[in-house]
Amino acid sequence: MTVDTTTQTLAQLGAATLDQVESRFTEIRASFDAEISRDSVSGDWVAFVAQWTGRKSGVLTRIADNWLKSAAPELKKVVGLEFQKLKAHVESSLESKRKEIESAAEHGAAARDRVDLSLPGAERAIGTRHLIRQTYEELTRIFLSIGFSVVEGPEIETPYYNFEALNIPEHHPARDNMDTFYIEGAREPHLLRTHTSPMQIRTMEKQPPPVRIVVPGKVYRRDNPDATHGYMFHQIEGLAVDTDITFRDFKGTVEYFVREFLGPKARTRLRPSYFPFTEPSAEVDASCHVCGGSGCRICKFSGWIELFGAGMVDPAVYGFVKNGYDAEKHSGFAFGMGIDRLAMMKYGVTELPLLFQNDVRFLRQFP
Ligand code: 2NM
Repeated sequence: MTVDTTTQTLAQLGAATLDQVESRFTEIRASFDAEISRDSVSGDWVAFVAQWTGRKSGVLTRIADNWLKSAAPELKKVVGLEFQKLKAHVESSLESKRKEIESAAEHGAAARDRVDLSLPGAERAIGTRHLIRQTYEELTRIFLSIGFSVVEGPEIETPYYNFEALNIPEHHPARDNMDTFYIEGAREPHLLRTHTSPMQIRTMEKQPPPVRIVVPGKVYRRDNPDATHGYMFHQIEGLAVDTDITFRDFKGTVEYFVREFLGPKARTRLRPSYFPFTEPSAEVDASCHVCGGSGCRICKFSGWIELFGAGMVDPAVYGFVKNGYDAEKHSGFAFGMGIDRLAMMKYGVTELPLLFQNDVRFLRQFP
């Protein structure tokens, strides 16, 4: 409104005396002071500066054009003086306001960027290897340390590699607890392997003796699920074949393994057993790692814990393999252990499903 007066000449405004001229300038100055002290001025700063000092239509320019140039001769001096005073006031006020706005912005940015060392750090959860994987690595490390290689193979197999070549013919009773999960529709029948032994056969077919391998991996069986059984578990099977491998090599290897896995105090016991692919066959027991053999709840007061099955490779198996494997010249031993079972035993896990539910409250107990 005040600004509007600057679009007219002083004559049009009826400012004919010194006092009247001065009060016009006082109005303008008051209006400027009121506007520059409004909070919103910093948000619209560029427009505000242009409104007052813009070259073409800023208030100062309009006063120079409309008031100064057309002032009556006797008023010219005072109008010029008032104009200079107003201009100096406007310019110095704008300059100090600009500094004020700038330092406020800098202060705000500095406050945002400041690092507060008292705040808690950003914690990144670091995962751990699954207990089964840890045990898998523990077991393979032990066998790698005595010259075995690690071999892995397919989980889907043919009945030939899963059964026939392992000396388990079609109507053999050993199929009863394993004959399971057949896959329909393939050109030839397939099944989910019930042990990793098929890979031992495949390795022997590819590689003439000597052979020293362990085969870790998932295997599948028809089982009723309970605290220690599921439809899938992890196995590591081993095979060593050469021209002069005896039962003593077998026993020495087994005892070395048990000491490495359970500690130097662990003792080993072999019990007669039966597997179609080994002869003789044995169950390998270790002295109870909880009570040391004196008897406790864990070993059902026997002092012994069953670890895995093993034996000398049945000569019939070499007959299925051929490729230089000759039952007259070669001998060897083999074994098969459940990784999940060994992990549960060693780390005191009583429920198998805990290993597959992936509840971090369980997993974090095995860092
Ligand atoms: C076991 C126990 C005893 C075994 C035998 C063979 C092969 F291929 F040499 F015939 N592979 N795995 C074997 C022997 C597996 O699992 C309890």
